[in-house]
Amino acid sequence: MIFRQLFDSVSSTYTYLLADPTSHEAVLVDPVFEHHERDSALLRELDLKLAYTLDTHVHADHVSGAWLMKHKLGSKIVLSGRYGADNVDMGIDHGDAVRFGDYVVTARATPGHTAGCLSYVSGDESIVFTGDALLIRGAGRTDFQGGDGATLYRSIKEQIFTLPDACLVYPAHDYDGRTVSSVGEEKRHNPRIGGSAREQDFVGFMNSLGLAHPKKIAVAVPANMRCGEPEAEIDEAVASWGPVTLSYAAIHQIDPEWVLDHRDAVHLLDVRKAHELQDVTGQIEGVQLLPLDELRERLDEVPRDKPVVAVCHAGSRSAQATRILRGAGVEAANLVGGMVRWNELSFPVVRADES
Ligand SMILES: N[C@@H](CCC(=O)N[C@@H](CS)C(=O)NCC(=O)O)C(=O)O
Ligand SMILES: [Fe+2]
Repeated sequence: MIFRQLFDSVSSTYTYLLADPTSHEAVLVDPVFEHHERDSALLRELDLKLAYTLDTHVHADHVSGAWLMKHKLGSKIVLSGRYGADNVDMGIDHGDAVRFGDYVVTARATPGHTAGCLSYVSGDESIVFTGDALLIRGAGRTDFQGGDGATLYRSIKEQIFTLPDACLVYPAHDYDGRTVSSVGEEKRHNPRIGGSAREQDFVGFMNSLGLAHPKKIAVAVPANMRCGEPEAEIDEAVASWGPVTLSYAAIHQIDPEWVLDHRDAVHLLDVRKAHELQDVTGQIEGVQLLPLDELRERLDEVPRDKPVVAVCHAGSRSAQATRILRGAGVEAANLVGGMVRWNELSFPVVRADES
């Protein structure tokens, strides 16, 4: 199974990508609204099709990316049916399974942080996504959203600690940089519920946390009761002038097919060195030549009346040129695949001996 752990540093939320390498079907657990472009780029670059987003619960600290993923990629929204949230495609409960290719995750009801919290267990019980029920050496707070300490104690003991000791625990948050634990490890070392802690010990601990409410709670909970659908229309485009996307490396980029069809709408900047322009790839007619290592000093030579598309041999140095240009306030994007791809597509070039 393809597995990736992604992080939102604002809310310390983990998002998980799981996928079947054979069918290319993928699911995202707990996507974050603001990371839509990053997560979409990873799916695209790994050649995956997002079948479902699964939220472990209605979050209070960040807005879910479920609706935006559905809106842009056509994925189905999975959430506990207990909340009665809007926009849910599969309102699931304890024992329900979500399949992607040859893989499956099964929901276990683990209420206590909220009344609808679900943990998702992989088919072979080697991984559990515990949401905010069990955190690494911690547990989700129980002081709002229908939270209840005794309920959470029973959820963790009966639904998570009954999994194999080797089962890896991936939570929805960690506030100290820890990424993964295991059931056996938490059974031994979780200071709230591990070892010989009884229900009253756990509840006493949880009732004394004294945490301030999440900063975004007033926005996040109502938004998440719509699975992250914004109240007002949002401007979703990365750029207004063309179908620019962000790569997983966070580079603004544009496909050569669009550039060929809209040649006059952009300014092409070739950042290769002069001697490279003699090579077999040729150059696109009308480009401005400005080598990458001179770009910072000669930025004022780049016209600003059109968006700039940066070009090089294979699209790597022009990616860095794109970053430099954008850092200087120039609207720029990288030509995907550079001259190599341009030639593979048999798009027109001029060569030194022809020009
Ligand atoms: N300071 C954070 C608070 C985050 C928070 O309350 N997180 C919840 C999960 S939604 C929790 O259970 N935290 C447990 C803990 O911090 O021990 C914010 O403003 O968002
Ligand atoms: Fe939470």
